Amino acid sequence: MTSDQATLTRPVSSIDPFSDDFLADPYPHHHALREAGPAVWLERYGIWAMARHEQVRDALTDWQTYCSGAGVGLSDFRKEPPWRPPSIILEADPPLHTKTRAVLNRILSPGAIKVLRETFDREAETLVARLVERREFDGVADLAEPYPLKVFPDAVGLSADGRENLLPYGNMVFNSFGPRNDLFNRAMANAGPVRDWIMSKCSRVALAPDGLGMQIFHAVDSGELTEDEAGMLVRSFLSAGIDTTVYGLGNTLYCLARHPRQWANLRENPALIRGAFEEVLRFEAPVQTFFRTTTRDVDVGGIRLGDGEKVLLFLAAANRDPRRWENADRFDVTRRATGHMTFGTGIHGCVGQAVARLEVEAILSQLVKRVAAIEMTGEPQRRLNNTLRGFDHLPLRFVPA
Ligand code: OVM
Repeated sequence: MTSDQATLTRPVSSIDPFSDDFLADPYPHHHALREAGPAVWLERYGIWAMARHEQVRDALTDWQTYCSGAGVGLSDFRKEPPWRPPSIILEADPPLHTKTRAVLNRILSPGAIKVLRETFDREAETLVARLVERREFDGVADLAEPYPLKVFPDAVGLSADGRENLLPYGNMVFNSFGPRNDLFNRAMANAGPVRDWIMSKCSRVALAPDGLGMQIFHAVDSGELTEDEAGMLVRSFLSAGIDTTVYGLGNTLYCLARHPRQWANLRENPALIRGAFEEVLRFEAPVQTFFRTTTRDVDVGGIRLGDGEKVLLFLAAANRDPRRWENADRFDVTRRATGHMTFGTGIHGCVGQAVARLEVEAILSQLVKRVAAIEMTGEPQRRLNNTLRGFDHLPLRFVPA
């Protein structure tokens, strides 16, 4: 086939994946995109989309063809200036990425972070005990937000003042991967002061001597990084480490409240806790999408993608691809959910995933001990975001065990 014929026959969709309608209920749209083909041209933005598990996984694995250095949002850093200096790990390719990733791999390895477990467990115990006593609360404002906002910045070694800037900053970061729509503009309303506060917390002098942040600066002392690069990696902690787990914990509470028999099963078999969180990540992915940019012409299942084109990878659609999963739309804590795309895969696969698991498993361990039933006492309210999926409000009741 000539490239002209490929252009004429490529699957095309007029859908806007960053519209309120799409974000409020993406799953029917994911289905349509998967069925349209292995790659689909989104004419509204002039980008490619992939929604099937095989193609999403293959694109994430092939970093030579699908690069990150041009940004992992809609904006092409080669054509327009990024809203902040690019991340030197997320928005970087080898060899820069190889160097920065090696440092964070070491600092965030399961072995290195197991020292955090005791503190994470203790904080989870205190918080859950208080909520069981209260019985009725907001799953977002009273649990999904305060827990990650306490334990992760403490682990990084951030001072206690000004932490109210962390969620607005995450909101900016994750909305910025989408187009300049209302969500983007609202998130950026107070961008200046929030960004200034974040940057002021990324330097060596701002960090506690025993935290994960200062460990990055130890890589300066050993000659692996420059002082500026270390500060930029602390910025990555503060960009990627909070909203992701806030939305992930919120989605966990939502799934368990909506599926009481699954919760009962988890209570009877706490060994299922680890798999239950993997299933939440598959079923209600807190991170829905990331982009890549092609570095050459490439054939995807018979469809020709050009060089330098943006490709929107629907992690959450891959997670429910019936070609990969049995009963993909069923939430089942006993299934083998590993292989979901929510942490990505390949060289950019989530470097903080052991910390995320530690947080959610600490909370779930307390819940199975103390909570007989998780009940929804009102309609959950979604918080729309160009990248993340989660809630503004989650009215819940914990029935004590
Ligand atoms: C970063 C960064 C920001 C957002 C997400 C992320 C999922 C990384 O600044 O490096 O990883």
